[in-house]
Amino acid sequence: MDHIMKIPCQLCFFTGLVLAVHAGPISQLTATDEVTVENYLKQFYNLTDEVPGTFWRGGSQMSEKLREMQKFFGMNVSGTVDKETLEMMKKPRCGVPDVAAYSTFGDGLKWHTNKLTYRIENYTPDLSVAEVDESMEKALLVWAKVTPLRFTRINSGIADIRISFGTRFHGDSFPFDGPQGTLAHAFAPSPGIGGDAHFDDDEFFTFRSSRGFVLFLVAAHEFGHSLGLSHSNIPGALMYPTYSFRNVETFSLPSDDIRGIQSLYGPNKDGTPDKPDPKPPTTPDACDSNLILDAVTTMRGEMMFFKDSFFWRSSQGRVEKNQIKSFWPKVPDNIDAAYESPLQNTVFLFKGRQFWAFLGNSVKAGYPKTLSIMGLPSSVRRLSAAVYDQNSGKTLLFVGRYYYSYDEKTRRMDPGYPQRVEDGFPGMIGEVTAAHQFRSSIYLYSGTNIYEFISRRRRLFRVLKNNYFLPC
Ligand code: TQI
Ligand code: CA
Ligand code: ZN
Ligand code: ZN
Repeated sequence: MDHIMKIPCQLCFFTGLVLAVHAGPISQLTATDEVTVENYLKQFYNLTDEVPGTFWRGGSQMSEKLREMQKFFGMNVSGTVDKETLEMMKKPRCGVPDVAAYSTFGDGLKWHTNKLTYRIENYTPDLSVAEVDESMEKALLVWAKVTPLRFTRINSGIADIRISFGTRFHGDSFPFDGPQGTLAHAFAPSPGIGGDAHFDDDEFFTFRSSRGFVLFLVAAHEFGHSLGLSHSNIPGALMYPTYSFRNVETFSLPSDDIRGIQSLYGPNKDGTPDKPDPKPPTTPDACDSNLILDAVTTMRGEMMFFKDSFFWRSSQGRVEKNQIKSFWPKVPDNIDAAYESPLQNTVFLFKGRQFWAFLGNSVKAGYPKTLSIMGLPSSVRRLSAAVYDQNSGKTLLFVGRYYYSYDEKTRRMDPGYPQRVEDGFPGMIGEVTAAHQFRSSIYLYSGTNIYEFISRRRRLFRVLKNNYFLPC
């Protein structure tokens, strides 16, 4: 039995516009909406096409599947397509059916011994041999730490878990698909190919850098499958079906994965059990029409959008959501403001009276510093937003309804400030909560709106929604 589904998790699909959320059934669905609903339920809820096209005439299977879906997402369980349901179906997501939290391939699909062998059959040119060895060893250790399972490496003979790199057709009936798409796959516990993990060598794997896919993370996920875990629907779980970069040094197995693997093998009986992560943070939703971002900045040509303990990072049309902690372990959640100083090639993140300076993901020496170092009065307890204006070479620091101007060249506050935001940016209403510059516009965020100003003339150009730059 090969328990494997071929699903390119990287290729989330983005469809349609997002409707405003209003409860209540939709009296008339458009033909495209009907197709959306039908396809969604077929793909994720096993809706079958018994008599094609009949669900719309009161098919009971459809209403049952709708209820199932509404329950899963914690929505009003009506069994009919209301706006909220339709909106949820149009959100970007990955192609794996929905399951509650962790899931396994079934109780029978587990190893019946705690002593397992693994063998690394070949190597990727992306990393050194020692790096591949260490990535695999650490990835297995992730699971061994919390279970009675013990892994022994062998260099000859047939191992329970055979690890190999290959491209396209590589000896099983699941050829890889070239760059992107599938990264790797693994087979559920069973003799023969069971437990084996194959890695697509058309991907670029890395040891710990976020440029490429961290081999340790991909392998730890695959070994979860090798040991009998399927996917989890808890964002932040290792077995959640989307890749997210995490810092290898500080990685610890999320509690959902611990519960999953221990449901099959029980806890680690010797030594002190690794303490699990506190509950995984709820992740902000780019499609939420009420989204209010904490801060926005550019970073070496990318844009970064902060919300709670997460940030989205967007470059060349690709957007990735990561935990702030996994990228910058020292930075607190819910930051106040962020900006990039191209002159210093540095990104500054602010929270309360403190701020940090980063070159890439390392903190500069001497940070965090306090706001007064920049020349702000000590009455300023926190910033609302910050943006560097390429046109003037000044950084605008927003505090409530006022803003200050900081000269990046002289590293001093300009005289004549603070000024009222509405005087400098006529048409801007309310407190600025985040700000950034893109091309020749300055974007000021307030509430759920973004006010776009042409930087040079400080003229209001248009008003957008907070998630304008996010994939939705
Ligand atoms: N490969 C899929 C995966 O390992 C293959 C797969 C899909 C699968 N459904 C499955 C394997 C069910 C076993 C059981 O999930 S993948 C990620 C992640 C992939 C994806 O290339 O899409 C990782 C490989 F989680 F990031 F999306 C590794 Cl870490
Ligand atoms: Ca691939
Ligand atoms: Zn394979
Ligand atoms: Zn997977």
